[in-house]
Amino acid sequence: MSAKAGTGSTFERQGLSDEQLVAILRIMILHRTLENRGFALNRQGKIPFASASEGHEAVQAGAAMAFERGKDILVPYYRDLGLDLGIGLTSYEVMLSLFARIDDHSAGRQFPHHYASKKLGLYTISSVIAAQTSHAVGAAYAMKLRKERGRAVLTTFGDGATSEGEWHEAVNFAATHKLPIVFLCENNEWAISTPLSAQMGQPDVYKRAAGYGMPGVVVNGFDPVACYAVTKEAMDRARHGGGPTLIEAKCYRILSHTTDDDDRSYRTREEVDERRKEDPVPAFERLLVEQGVLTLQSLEDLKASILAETNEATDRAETVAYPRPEDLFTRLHEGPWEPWQ
Ligand SMILES: Cc1ncc(C[n+]2csc(CCOP(=O)(O)OP(=O)(O)O)c2C)c(N)n1
Ligand SMILES: [Mg+2]
Repeated sequence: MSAKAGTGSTFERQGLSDEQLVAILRIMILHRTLENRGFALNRQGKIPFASASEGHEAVQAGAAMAFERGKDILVPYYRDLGLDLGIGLTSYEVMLSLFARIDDHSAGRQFPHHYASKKLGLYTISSVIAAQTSHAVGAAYAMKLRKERGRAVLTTFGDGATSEGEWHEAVNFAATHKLPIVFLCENNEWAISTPLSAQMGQPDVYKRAAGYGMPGVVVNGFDPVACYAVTKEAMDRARHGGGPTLIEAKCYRILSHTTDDDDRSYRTREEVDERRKEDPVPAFERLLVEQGVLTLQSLEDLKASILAETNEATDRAETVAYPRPEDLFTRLHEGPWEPWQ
């Protein structure tokens, strides 16, 4: 476990270079900046919807560092902006999705934040809770049938998803067939307005792994370096024939579920204010400055460049055209094939 800023304990960097540590922080700040921009654009009436993942930055940026670009497959869920950025999605692509413009991967027809990129190994995102775990298991099964080694599938979901029958079927199938897959639960203690205590009989998702016959690991989801380390270990095991792992990263959803939700109707401001003290973004900034990985000036420069990138992506995407009615059936399938042929 890496040190918390200000504790004076030894910092365990888990083999990460200074450049990699800064890359993790960069994704965390970019994640937050783009997400806050999404909220602002929604409140300005410019986009219909944005989701909220404040509190998930550390687990996502850490796990993304364990993903091997060009080899692995990521099957994420809607709250994974940071993971998607961490494996190579650009700020411009994020804004095309939020503004629903024609140059978006799904030509502006998908739900916002539901990205897809064959180039990045990023599966198209399903809004149906836990459905992505079956898709991910299918991809891992294909890897096994083709006798591929050195690559694996990373799939993510929330605590609420682990109550779905489909989740249990997917995990059971992966364990039975020893598939190259890692199941990463971002346990933020809420499923919209349903608290964890109304979701399951005990609060630990990772313990379910034992029932299926795979390793179950719990990690502090506010610690990006620890999240990187457990994900890397599990992905390496999966890549080399060791089968699946269930990881539970304990974090917290600081904002409402989405721009369409008002969390004041189901949880107190005192609870949220208290949990915001665990905010992983300023904590990791402080840690890297304390450890001499960044100076205060280089941290400010990093934030300025992220803000400039966000502004540029916003302005550029906003000028792109919306899809037209005649675009409805284009870019649904790769190649010239169209559904009516
Ligand atoms: C099968 C299904 N049931 C219900 C919904 C509505 N829904 C959307 S998000 C959500 C909460 C999911 O909570 P969790 O899995 O903990 O993920 P989180 O949003 O907290 O990250 C629900 C119930 C849905 N999309 N799909
Ligand atoms: Mg949740």
